[in-house]
Amino acid sequence: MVTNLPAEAKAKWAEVVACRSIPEKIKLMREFLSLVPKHKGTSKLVANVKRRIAELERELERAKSHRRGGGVGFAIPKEGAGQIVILGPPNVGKSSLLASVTNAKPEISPIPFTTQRPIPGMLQYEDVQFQLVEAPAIVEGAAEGRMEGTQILSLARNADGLILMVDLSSDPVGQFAMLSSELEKAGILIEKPEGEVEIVRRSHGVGIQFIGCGTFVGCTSEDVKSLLNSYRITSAIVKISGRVSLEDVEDALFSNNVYKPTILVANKLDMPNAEENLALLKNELRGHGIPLFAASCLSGRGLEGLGESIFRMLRIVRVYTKEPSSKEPSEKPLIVREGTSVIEVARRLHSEMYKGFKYARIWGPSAKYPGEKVGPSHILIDGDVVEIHY
Ligand SMILES: Nc1nc2c(ncn2[C@@H]2O[C@H](COP(=O)(O)OP(=O)(O)OP(=O)(O)O)[C@@H](O)[C@H]2O)c(=O)[nH]1
Ligand SMILES: [Mg+2]
Repeated sequence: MVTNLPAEAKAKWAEVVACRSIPEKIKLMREFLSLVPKHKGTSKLVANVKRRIAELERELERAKSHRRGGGVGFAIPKEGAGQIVILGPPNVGKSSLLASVTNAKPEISPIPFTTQRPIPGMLQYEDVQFQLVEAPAIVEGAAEGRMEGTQILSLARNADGLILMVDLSSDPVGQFAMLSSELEKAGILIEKPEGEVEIVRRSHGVGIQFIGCGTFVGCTSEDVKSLLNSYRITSAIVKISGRVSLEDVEDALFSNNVYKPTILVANKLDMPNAEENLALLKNELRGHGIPLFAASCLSGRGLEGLGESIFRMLRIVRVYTKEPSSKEPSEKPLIVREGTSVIEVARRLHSEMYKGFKYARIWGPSAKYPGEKVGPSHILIDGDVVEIHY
């Protein structure tokens, strides 16, 4: 069920969205909450808005301490085919993992909180590289800002995927529960939701446009348009994937939840009790759909296949472009998202190629026969060679 908010509440939310000043936005959000009838159907919305108020308040606080010369942000510029942030409680072996699978040389020590700033390193998988970033240790209360929690969680929010790490020699089930709970409180989902919606507002009249490979369930695109119009949104791009309900669309207006594909590394498999704890952890994870690596970063055991698993979770494909005049395709692949069509590749490569596109020839997994001639909407598969004619 959608929440059926009174029109004045919807109008107030439109003011919230339009407002650029943080203190003013917080004030408007509070006014919005006072206009929302409190019942079961609105409890999720109220919780989402309260969480966003708390986030904005922390942002204000941080900006103030920054002006006083306090902590700086943790952002790391992205490199390679994807950025994966390693998150875990202190001492679980995050630096040891980074050191064993990438070129980075972090300090490894039995003293907790050794790593104090994010450290990047590159992991080679076949002909692509992924950037792994070790985040400083995360603790209970991180989502409320404890121990640089806010910066660490925004590092995670900005990543393409996550590696969560727990220690099999202590309480891996409890550690996993703590990590999931802090992430959830920060609006970061680690399990793929059935449907995903992102609403990108546009200032001038494109109307409401739908893109992506999702489908609406229990509603039509007209229902979605009229719901958005009731919130005074008349110009926006709505990206959908999976099975999306009208409720999901309304949720997307109030929450800034994001889904991050996630791998769990359970480390210190060499320690006594590790096998027992591993069995408990596996039991806990049943039905979660999160890939688990039981490993010992000291010996490197159990980490084979990590690169491939990252590649799969990012849902990317490698495309090799070829000039009509040359025999060999490019050595370096172009990295695109699963489901990308030939014309999107043309757009990435060159505006002339995009505007003047005639056809493409394909070799590789998606070609019916080598050199197959295809049109703009042909979907590419990992390993394809593409020759664009324009
Ligand atoms: N037995 C065992 N010890 C490990 C393993 N991996 C790491 N350690 C030890 O665990 C301690 C902590 O390792 P780090 O890699 O520094 O852990 P971290 O998670 O980066 O710690 P912080 O940065 O302080 O949060 C060190 O003494 C490591 O030698 C492992 O697989 N087995
Ligand atoms: Mg460390």
